[in-house]
Amino acid sequence: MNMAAKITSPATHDEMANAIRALAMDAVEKANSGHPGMPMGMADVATVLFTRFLKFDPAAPHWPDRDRFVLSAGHGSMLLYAVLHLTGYGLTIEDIQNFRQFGSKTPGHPEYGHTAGVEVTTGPLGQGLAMSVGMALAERMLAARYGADIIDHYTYVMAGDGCLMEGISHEAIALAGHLKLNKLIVFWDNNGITIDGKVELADSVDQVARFEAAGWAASHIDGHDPEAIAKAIEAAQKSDKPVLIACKTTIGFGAPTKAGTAGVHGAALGAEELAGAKKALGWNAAPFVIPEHIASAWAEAGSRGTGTRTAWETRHASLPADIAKRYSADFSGAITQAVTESIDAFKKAATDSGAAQASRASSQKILDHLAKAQPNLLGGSADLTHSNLTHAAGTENVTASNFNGSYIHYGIREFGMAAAMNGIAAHGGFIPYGGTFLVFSDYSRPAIRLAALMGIRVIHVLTHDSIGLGEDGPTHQPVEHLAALRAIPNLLVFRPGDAIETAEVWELALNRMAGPSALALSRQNLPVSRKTHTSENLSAKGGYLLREPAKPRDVTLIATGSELTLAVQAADKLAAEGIEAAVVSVPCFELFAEQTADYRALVLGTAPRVGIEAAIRQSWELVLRPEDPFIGMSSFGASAPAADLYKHFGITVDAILADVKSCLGRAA
Ligand SMILES: Cc1ncc(C[n+]2csc(CCOP(=O)(O)OP(=O)(O)O)c2C)c(N)n1
Ligand SMILES: [Mg+2]
Repeated sequence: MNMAAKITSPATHDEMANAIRALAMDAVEKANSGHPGMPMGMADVATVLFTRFLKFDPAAPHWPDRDRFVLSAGHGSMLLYAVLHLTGYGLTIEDIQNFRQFGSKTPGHPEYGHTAGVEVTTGPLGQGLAMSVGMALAERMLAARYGADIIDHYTYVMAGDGCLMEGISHEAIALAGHLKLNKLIVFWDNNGITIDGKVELADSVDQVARFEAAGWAASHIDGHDPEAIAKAIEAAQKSDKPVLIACKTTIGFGAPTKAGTAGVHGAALGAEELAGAKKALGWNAAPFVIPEHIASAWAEAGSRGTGTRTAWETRHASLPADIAKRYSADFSGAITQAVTESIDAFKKAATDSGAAQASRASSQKILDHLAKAQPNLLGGSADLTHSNLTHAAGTENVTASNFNGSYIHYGIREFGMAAAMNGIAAHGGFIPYGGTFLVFSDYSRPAIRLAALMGIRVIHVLTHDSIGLGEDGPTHQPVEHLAALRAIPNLLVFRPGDAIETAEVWELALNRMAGPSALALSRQNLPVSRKTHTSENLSAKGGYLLREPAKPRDVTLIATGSELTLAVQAADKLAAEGIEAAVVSVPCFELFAEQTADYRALVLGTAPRVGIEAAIRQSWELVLRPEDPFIGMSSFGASAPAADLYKHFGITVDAILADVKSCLGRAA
């Protein structure tokens, strides 16, 4: 029996909201670091939402049909931590007292996977809002697949002026409006203040008009009036469009001299101001103490959803066996046996045929199989579908009137796509992949970084991966991008060298639950480099010996992607001249780095090494020693046919031969 539900709370709305304010003030004061202003300003909205509307159960923080709450204004983390503490997510008062300390459950900004109740990592402004679009989209798509009995929840967001000023907000709200994601409800903390001072210093956008223009319903309310907040939420829940509720608030509400100023945005109040604020709010308890009747009212709010959750569990338990099986497969994120089989079959067929093929084209053919083998695969592209070759055969588009589809035209919104994919992955139920040109990974980079930080499975299909794309020229030719992506911790950057490796890296990316992957794929055709089929995924070790000469090696040629072919051709020519060259393929530096030193030494050997990649040398220190030559790029590319560019920039078999000979002290 639920005891808490029996307590008739004598606590008022103000007392409950002030509990959030007091905890935020005390925690920031103790840490002498943090942001009290936002939690104090949005405490009323949070109180109304969590005590009267949000569908949640702290006892089951991963309940798939819970409402999602995203604190896009992540600097206001103490608002979330206060609510998680008060509603019973297991955050203790000691956790609150350890705010921002090493190893605490209450880091500076909310971190996904670290604190129960934190749905996504936020702090880089605007990305929470953009991820919430992915969450709301995932909800609609799952509702279409499983029905409202199983999936039917809202996604609520708190966004600040900063979130709305960031460019990403434009992409996010346009996508949400277009897809009519009517279960997405955004509270804008319209406090008129950012770090530098008043918003009007830098911005004069009519946000309500902007959201309306993007297909949202939007309205202004007093963000300190609980009834106005409740009415706005009730109306929003019935909307047929996504909803913006512009909440006029006072930052640092209650602080006697600093409320309404930038001074309360991101610094401890100081003893005097803090005492004055508590006095003004009528808060008499000692620091970090919540009076009993207020604590129990919050606990009651925290157990409000138990019955709803258990009723859902009953409905879920009565799903027909086949649907239940599919549902748990979707949510577990497991990869089917059919994927493994289709990858193997593809590899065998590619080896047998030996036909040259662009790796983007191989990827397309693999996806045609994968879409059938792995039904929760969710594709898309930022308006480069026919270049990225991301549309799997037989998949329908996701539209506002068909959420049963599994392909999303994200529009020309690389960052919005990447952030939405993060939200989809964090929501659960799908494995999102999305395409753009490798060069435009710069546009999606902040979201790729956040996926890596969160440790979520998102797959970026990045085609046109070098000067090999040719005529589009240096604006479209990635040069530093592989290195820049390899610099992101916990991101796997794959650059497969032929059709077989392309299949293998897809398999690796799909099976990687703990982080994102980037697949760098060629526009130009690549010959098949392997002569015999093996079911073993040779790319899994990141790098491997493609060719080992019968006699001891004189040199090791190391290459990735399209340049693997050059290495193989060079090895043939060297053999004809009596020079024994091993060829090492390194489709993934990060996985190669994870191998034992013995394995790497075996693969790389002790002979001179030559590295070949049509990109900058940075990141090659993993496999090259300072004295080893590198054949690649050190400038931007140019507009010309690919073959001319390779020649012009000296990425040729002849250049490899010359470097090898100079290493070996022989005349060229
Ligand atoms: C992308 C990004 N740029 C800059 C920052 C640094 N920053 C944190 S909060 C903030 C001001 C945000 O203003 P607002 O959203 O209005 O928050 P408020 O001051 O009202 O709490 C800035 C610039 C950030 N976190 N993310
Ligand atoms: Mg603000």
